[in-house]
Amino acid sequence: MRSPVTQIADLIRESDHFLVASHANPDGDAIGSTAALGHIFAALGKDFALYNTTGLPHQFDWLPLPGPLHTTMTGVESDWTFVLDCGAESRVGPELQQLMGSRAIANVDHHLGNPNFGRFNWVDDNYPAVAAMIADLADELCVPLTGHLAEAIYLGIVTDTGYFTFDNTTPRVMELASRLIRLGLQPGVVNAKIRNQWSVSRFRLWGESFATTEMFFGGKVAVAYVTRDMMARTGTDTEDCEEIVNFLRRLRGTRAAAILREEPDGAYKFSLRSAGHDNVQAVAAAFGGGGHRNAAGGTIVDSLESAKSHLVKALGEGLGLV
Ligand SMILES: [Mn+2]
Repeated sequence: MRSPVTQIADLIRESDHFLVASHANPDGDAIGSTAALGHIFAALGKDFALYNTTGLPHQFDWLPLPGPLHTTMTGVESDWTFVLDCGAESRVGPELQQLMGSRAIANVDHHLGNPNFGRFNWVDDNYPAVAAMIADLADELCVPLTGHLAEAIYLGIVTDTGYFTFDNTTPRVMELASRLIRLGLQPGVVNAKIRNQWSVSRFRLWGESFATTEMFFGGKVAVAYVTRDMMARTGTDTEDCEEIVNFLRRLRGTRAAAILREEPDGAYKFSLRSAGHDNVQAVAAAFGGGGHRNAAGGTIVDSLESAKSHLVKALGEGLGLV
């Protein structure tokens, strides 16, 4: 059987109009792979549009996009709609999700448990980032990994591997980074664009959130939270909360870290991180969430104290700490 990447390349050669979409509140991989696939379409002379229901987060203002990022589907037609980095179809947001039944969807993703919601599905959790899948596609289509395409791919891979520090940092993704650098990407310059994007408001929010940290199970689980009040007081929003959970993993001896973030409707979104065999995806799934073995999340509709205690209990059981 022919590999998914050659089939996707054929599908691209045989059509002319494409839409590229990824999940709401896009992270570096979602927006990086969206931009990268757009750059590939531009290089091939294809007609394409980019879509994200919540638009471009400020921290990615520097990223050169191959065209406008639409936040509405009005008037956007396509032969194929690429949905990138979405472990579930609802993650694209309600507007596109409603149209999905009537559109040809190419589902390109690396999340465990992706239900293959596309007409064509390329789902492979061996890839650390969708951006690395898009790099393989560029190779298949003979589009060189240089310039803005290379920056977009680099953004996706460093974001999803935690700058090559997570367990998903494979030899293959290091080889891809190596190729990008060989082809002219300047890692110091691009890393500075990606990382040095903090507002002082975000710094203050992180300080407040760090101050809420509690340790459980003899220091093996760290939990912190962010409330709407904290965001209002510091003048921040949900995108400023990204990554806090990764820093909780810095606490010596922790096997899992969790952050709870209050939503406008009072529910709590949670993010979980672990390493190695400690499976937080299974813990998230128990609350109807999802993700990867070492990075997962979901939503709990409950008070802060109750949401926290349910989550701590589930983590203790899931990691065999009780
Ligand atoms: Mn990803």
